[in-house]
Amino acid sequence: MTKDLRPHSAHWGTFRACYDGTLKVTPFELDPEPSEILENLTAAPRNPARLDRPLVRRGWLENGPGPDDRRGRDDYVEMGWDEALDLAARELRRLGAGPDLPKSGPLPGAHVFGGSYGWSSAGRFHHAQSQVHRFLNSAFGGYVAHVDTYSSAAGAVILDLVWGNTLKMSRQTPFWQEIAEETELLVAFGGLPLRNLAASPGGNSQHIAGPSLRQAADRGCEFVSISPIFDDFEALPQVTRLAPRPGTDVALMLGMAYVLHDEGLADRAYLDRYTTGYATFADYLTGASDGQPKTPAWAAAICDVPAEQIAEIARLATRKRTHIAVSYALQRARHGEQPVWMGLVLAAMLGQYPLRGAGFSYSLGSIGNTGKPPLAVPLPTLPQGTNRVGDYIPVARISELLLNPKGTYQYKLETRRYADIRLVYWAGGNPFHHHQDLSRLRQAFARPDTIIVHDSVGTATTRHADIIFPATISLERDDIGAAGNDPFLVPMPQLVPPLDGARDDYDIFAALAVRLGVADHYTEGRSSADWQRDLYERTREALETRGDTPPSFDNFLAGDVLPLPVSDSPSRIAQFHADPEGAPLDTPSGRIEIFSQRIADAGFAGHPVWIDHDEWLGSDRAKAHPFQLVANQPRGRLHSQLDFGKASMARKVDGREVLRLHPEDASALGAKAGDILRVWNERGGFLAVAQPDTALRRHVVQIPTGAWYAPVDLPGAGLTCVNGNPNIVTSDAGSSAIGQGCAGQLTLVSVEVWAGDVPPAVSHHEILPKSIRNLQT
Ligand SMILES: Nc1nc2c(c(=O)[nH]1)N[C@H]1C(S)=C(S)[C@@H](COP(=O)(O)OP(=O)(O)OC[C@H]3O[C@@H](n4cnc5c(=O)[nH]c(N)nc54)[C@H](O)[C@@H]3O)O[C@H]1N2
Ligand SMILES: Nc1nc2c(c(=O)[nH]1)N[C@H]1C(S)=C(S)[C@@H](COP(=O)(O)OP(=O)(O)OC[C@H]3O[C@@H](n4cnc5c(=O)[nH]c(N)nc54)[C@H](O)[C@@H]3O)O[C@H]1N2
Ligand SMILES: [Mo]
Repeated sequence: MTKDLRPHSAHWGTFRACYDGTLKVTPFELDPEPSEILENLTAAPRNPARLDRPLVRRGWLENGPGPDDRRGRDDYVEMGWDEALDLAARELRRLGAGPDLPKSGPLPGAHVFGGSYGWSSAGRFHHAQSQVHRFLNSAFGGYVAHVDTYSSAAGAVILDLVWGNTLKMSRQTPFWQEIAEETELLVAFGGLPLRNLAASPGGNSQHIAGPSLRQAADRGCEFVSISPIFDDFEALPQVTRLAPRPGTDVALMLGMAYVLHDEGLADRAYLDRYTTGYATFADYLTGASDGQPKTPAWAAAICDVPAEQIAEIARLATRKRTHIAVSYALQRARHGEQPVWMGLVLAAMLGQYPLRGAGFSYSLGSIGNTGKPPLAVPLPTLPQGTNRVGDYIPVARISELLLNPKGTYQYKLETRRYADIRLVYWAGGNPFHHHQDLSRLRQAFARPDTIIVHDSVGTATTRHADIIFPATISLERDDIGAAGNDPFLVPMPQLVPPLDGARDDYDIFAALAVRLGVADHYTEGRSSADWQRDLYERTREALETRGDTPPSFDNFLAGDVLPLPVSDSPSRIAQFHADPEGAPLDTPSGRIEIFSQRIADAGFAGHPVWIDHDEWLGSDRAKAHPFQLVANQPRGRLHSQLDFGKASMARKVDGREVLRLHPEDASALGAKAGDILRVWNERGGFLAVAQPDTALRRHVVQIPTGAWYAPVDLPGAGLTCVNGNPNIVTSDAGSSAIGQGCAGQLTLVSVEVWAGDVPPAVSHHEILPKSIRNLQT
């Protein structure tokens, strides 16, 4: 290790860095393929978008708490820390926070939304979401939480119902090593874009997917990449690229399943021993139950992949050791439950699941720590306290929660009721990046009495808050870096002096806790350093029990990365395969449920089905909005974070996001490279820079998520994000009443060359404009 370079971690990689007014960053030397996102870090420390003092919205200050549709348009008053903390504490106390909470009965936290979804930054202690949860438990006795994630909700719910706890055990196989060594055919629904494997929540010390794929290719493994975008899979030999209409994978899979069934290729022995309900499903495949055989020709008419090719891949899969990988992307869409369930069923029909390198995986092509073995020791984790409120929403129902208090909805086969929310507290997330239909989210954010947000930069979410507390960034504080399935504990010593005026989330909450009389609960009398020493103990002790000699906390923090042992006990699914009776899945039948009685009893189809809807190219709505927008993950950044960094900005033109489209679509629109396009539907619109590219299927247009939301009322066009944030047009409808997941991946839109005046992109430090601050009266 170079002497002045010290280790640190971000979600997209371990690195070494030093700071002398500028930050120098080099990737971790054991990382075979470091991510380009590391380049963004140098812009982080003293960026003009950083917040350096608390801000309070003028309307809230003058009129007091309450619903207010000026959120997003109002002025802000700068405030000293003590004054701002006093003000916030007074409001929290008004809403019921304090030391004397009722022992039983209704708690004030029942009116507080503290789900606070978001990736914040790496580091086990200063994890903003854990901090806010701990604080709300201490101050309000709990809060209305969220379940599932924007990453995986439809898929997580359906797999929980039909695959049991396999996902939760984070013990999916096959691991990358098995793919490298054994897999003969990898069928990747959603492709396997290496750009996505840059990131894992908590950190990613070694990017091993690329080398593993190439090792498999050298061994002669074949690949089928199924994605409307051809460059979603590495340029390797033996890759067949199928580009179905987006959102139609379940039809394609059913066409494959029909061939397996019809030609007697389905593995009856596997189906009999490990699954339940195949006969009912087979009646659907053959058309016995609904009159429509799901032949490859039927599938081809929906997904637009040639019938013969569908049949050929099904047959090939039976001759090879085949692995079916389904990415998160497929389920972030209407009825996203179905392709995930059907992917599992397809793997079960192939029957090779017990073989090394074969079977089924979910999110192998989506996130960096899938396909890595779990650790043999526990990781440091901040205790969040007890949430005695016990209420929650499916994460992507945030607008609905705020707009429809006490309204009913369905989730995971139950009917539930929304809470009546008066306070929203958010730290470490950016809903005005991540949520769908941002105009509707603005209406929702007008409803609560008070919104408090911590962030280090002036995002569009802070722009809709009443009280904004400026947070430090991970480079400015000590922490412990670690992530599930990642074999290193990374010291994250402070590298950069904290920005004047910014504070750690922990210190902000601790100061509020003192004012509310709940400091005993929140801090337990400990400093950040005390906590970290304590959290580290858990891992250190486990290492010691195994006979290792881990360093003391102080030596760890001052020293180098610490290798962690991986677990070699058999995976959950391997245990099940070895002994289905003795180690059943936690489904009602103890098996993989191809037919689920409880799903059928709740009024849904009891097995995977193709369901028509209004957000795909074959729907009637496509006549009005003939392009399918794919709003996927950005190569040069993580979501909206450090969007001002080098790798992120390099992919924009004049600060505006780029929209890729097929060259023939471009010529039909009269668009050439560099033209400004307007992409819109009835929910709103955004501007983006045209980039014709043969990597796209026709009638598919693609833009990465993450541009900072900058809505402008464009003459003749209405509310338009001039920076290119796609969530102004995406739909806020849940995946379905089963999973209620985010469906923001796929949206029907119209596209035109924008002939009006083109407003410049709004730069990051102007999202929460400096000119509206400093208005202290
Ligand atoms: N249309 C569409 N929308 C999508 C998706 C899609 O595919 N299509 N993908 C979805 C997915 S999978 C996800 S996970 C979400 C991601 O959505 P988010 O997780 O909300 O996105 P981030 O940009 O990571 O937001 C993290 C925020 O935390 C702040 N932050 C970082 N460190 C700290 C800290 O220490 N303290 C505090 N207080 N703040 C900090 C950052 O500045 C940033 O504003 O987006 C979702 N949205
Ligand atoms: N560089 C980078 N990596 C990231 C992130 C990031 O922000 N930046 N975010 C991380 C997070 S939080 C998550 S949850 C994961 C998300 O992982 P995913 O959700 O899997 O990733 P996406 O990039 O949204 O989509 C992957 C590809 O799926 C294809 N696709 C879209 N719709 C369909 C469809 O209907 N059928 C088929 N067959 N293919 C389709 C698209 O062409 C798209 O490029 O990525 C993680 N990785
Ligand atoms: Mo995600």
